[in-house]
Amino acid sequence: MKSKILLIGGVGAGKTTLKQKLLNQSLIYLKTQALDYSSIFIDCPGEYLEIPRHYHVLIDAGARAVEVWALHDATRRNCPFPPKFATAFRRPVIGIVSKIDHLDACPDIAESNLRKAGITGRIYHVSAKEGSGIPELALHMSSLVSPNCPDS
Ligand SMILES: Nc1nc2c(ncn2[C@@H]2O[C@H](COP(=O)(O)OP(=O)(O)OP(=O)(O)O)[C@@H](O)[C@H]2O)c(=O)[nH]1
Ligand SMILES: [Mg+2]
Repeated sequence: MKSKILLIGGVGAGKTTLKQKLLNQSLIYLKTQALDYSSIFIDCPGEYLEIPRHYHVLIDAGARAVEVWALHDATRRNCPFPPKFATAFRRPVIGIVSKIDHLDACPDIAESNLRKAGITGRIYHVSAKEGSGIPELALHMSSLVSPNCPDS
């Protein structure tokens, strides 16, 4: 069923933390070791984006998603996405600049990198830690998936 949201992004971009926040779970650091399917999200290790021979895993997972969420850590200056990577997916891809609360955050660089990655749609700026931008993203999530859908 194509009802899940695929989270992609570099190592430590904040994918799992964002997932926990949107699902009202406790924010507990847990390194993602493999593709992790739950009712709403497909979470994956950042290595799948950072190591090109794993790209096909992300693209395959995208085929099972209703939308792809591409996260870029606002504290990261170099872009983990290859140019126009978003165009490899046959699903809509939105951008998310994460960790905007951080003292070293530079959201403009992250947003510019996401545009270079081929994202033409909306880019949300969020902090899972402090909650900014989360209500808007939660609303968008609800428009994609059933709010009654249980998740782990
Ligand atoms: N300051 C700040 N730190 C955050 C935020 N979101 C996540 N982090 C921290 O960033 C680190 C990595 O977060 P994860 O959610 O595990 O990142 P990930 O993208 O799932 O990483 P992988 O599973 O390795 O691909 C953790 O130490 C989090 O606490 C945020 O909004 N603000
Ligand atoms: Mg993770």
